[in-house]
Amino acid sequence: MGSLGNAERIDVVIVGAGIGGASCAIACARQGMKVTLFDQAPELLPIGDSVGFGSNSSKLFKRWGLYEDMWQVSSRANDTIMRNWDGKVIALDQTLATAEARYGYRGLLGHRGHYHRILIDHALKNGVELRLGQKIERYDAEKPSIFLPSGEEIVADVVIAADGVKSPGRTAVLGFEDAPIHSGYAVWRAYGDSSIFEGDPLVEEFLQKDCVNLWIGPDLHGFVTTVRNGKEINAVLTHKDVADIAEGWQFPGHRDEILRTIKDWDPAFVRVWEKIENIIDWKLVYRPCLDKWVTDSGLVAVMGDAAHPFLPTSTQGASQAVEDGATIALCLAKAGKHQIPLALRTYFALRYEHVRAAQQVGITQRDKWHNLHDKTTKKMMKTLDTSKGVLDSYSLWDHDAEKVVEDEWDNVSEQVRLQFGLP
Ligand SMILES: Cc1cc2nc3c(=O)[nH]c(=O)nc-3n(C[C@H](O)[C@H](O)[C@H](O)COP(=O)(O)OP(=O)(O)OC[C@H]3O[C@@H](n4cnc5c(N)ncnc54)[C@H](O)[C@@H]3O)c2cc1C
Ligand SMILES: *[C@@H]1O[C@H](CO)[C@@H](O)[C@H](O)[C@H]1NC(C)=O
Ligand SMILES: *[C@@H]1O[C@H](CO)[C@@H](O)[C@H](O)[C@H]1NC(C)=O
Ligand SMILES: *[C@H]1O[C@H](CO)[C@@H](O)[C@H](O)[C@H]1NC(C)=O
Repeated sequence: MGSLGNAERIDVVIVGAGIGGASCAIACARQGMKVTLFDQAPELLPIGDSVGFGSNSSKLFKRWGLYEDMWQVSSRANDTIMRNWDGKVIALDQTLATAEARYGYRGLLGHRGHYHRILIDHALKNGVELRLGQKIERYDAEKPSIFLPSGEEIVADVVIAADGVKSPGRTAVLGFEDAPIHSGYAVWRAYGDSSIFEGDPLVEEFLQKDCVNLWIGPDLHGFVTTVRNGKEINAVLTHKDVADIAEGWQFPGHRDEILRTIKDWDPAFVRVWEKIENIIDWKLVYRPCLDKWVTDSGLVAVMGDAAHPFLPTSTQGASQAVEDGATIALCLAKAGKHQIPLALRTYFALRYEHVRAAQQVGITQRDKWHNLHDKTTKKMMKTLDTSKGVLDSYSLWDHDAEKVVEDEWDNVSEQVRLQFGLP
């Protein structure tokens, strides 16, 4: 914890208590700042399913004292097995397990709800004030302030909008509404108790010990992951989708449509979809990385999905939101209460190119997987280079967002100061 006197203590308001907002809250509180975190949800329910963190964000969790709790709810998987749609094994990747030796920290994979609960608990333990049931739609970028649904105005030194893909905070920053676009893909997803598969010879292999299984076919790729020593199972299937389904985490998916799509696939993958319950159809929204994250006043910034929604193939949406939060906190601590615009503009300067490149990884990864096969014969026409592992995003696991601020603050903040004529 920092030890700023009250007069110098930065008062931070964060809108959106998701993965990114909660991480930013923890990082700011650890620097001795006063943090209030607002969310529209009346209570925090474990909605959603699997989410992954690369070593680059798990290293931040370790520093912040959350890693052990997060590991307890994570998949124990060492192996990621990549298969062709017909079941033939293409590659065995052990990066999840070897990441510790390579990057110093494991990658983490588990249920978003479990991780979210841990983040919120640690935020509260670090003195963050959490206010639920507060949908924030109006901002005053000059003060800066936000308005609660009751009309009450909350003024702070700095306002961070971590309010996800549909962000009203983004509208406040840009001055106009910039809706996310449909990526042209949707994902069928389900997460549940694996006991329904006990004794099923096709699926039991996945339950013996935690594992990650990936199947690729023409314009399709799917995962089956087991968590908590095979007790929980998660299935996802990314497919082309032109229908205009509702955006959100609760739109039901139709089993018959899925089974038609994969009817001649690996019987193990088919069996998972025949039995798994509570399938949702999740529309993949996307937008190019915004090139403006900070208001003209320099006092309000967007972060996480509000600034840069990711495709799941990047496996980095959550990690990048955590890194944004860590970067904001350190920049604020370095600049101090009277230089908020310098802090936020340096945050943007330090993060923009990195995030943009990470976002692009998700697109090239999807296109690589989806175009290996002839679309009519389904024959694999190209070989995939898996010598560096099955995920291109491993290249990002070495990144250390806090070290970047430590190493580059003097130089980059000086350039920002000159560029914006800041004191
Ligand atoms: C309920 C839910 C379930 C999800 N499940 C998964 C999943 O299973 N797998 C996966 O890969 N990704 C999932 N995501 C998305 C994933 O969490 C993000 O892509 C990533 O972690 C980046 O986090 P973020 O903090 O930027 O955004 P998010 O995690 O989306 O958090 C945004 C937060 O802002 C709040 N909010 C939005 N608008 C307002 C407003 N006007 N006023 C106040 N608060 C507001 C939301 O309630 C939410 O808590 C889910 C997101 C949500 C909200
Ligand atoms: C992963 O590897 C570690 C270290 O070799 C081992 O202890 C553990 O049992 C393995 N876990 C699984 C699920 O295979
Ligand atoms: C500062 O940045 C400039 C250009 O961005 C670079 O050439 C220079 O090496 C950097 N200096 C330090 C000390 O990092
Ligand atoms: C963390 O690792 C991911 C790759 O998994 C990378 O995309 C990202 O840029 C890294 N984060 C940072 C801050 O470097």
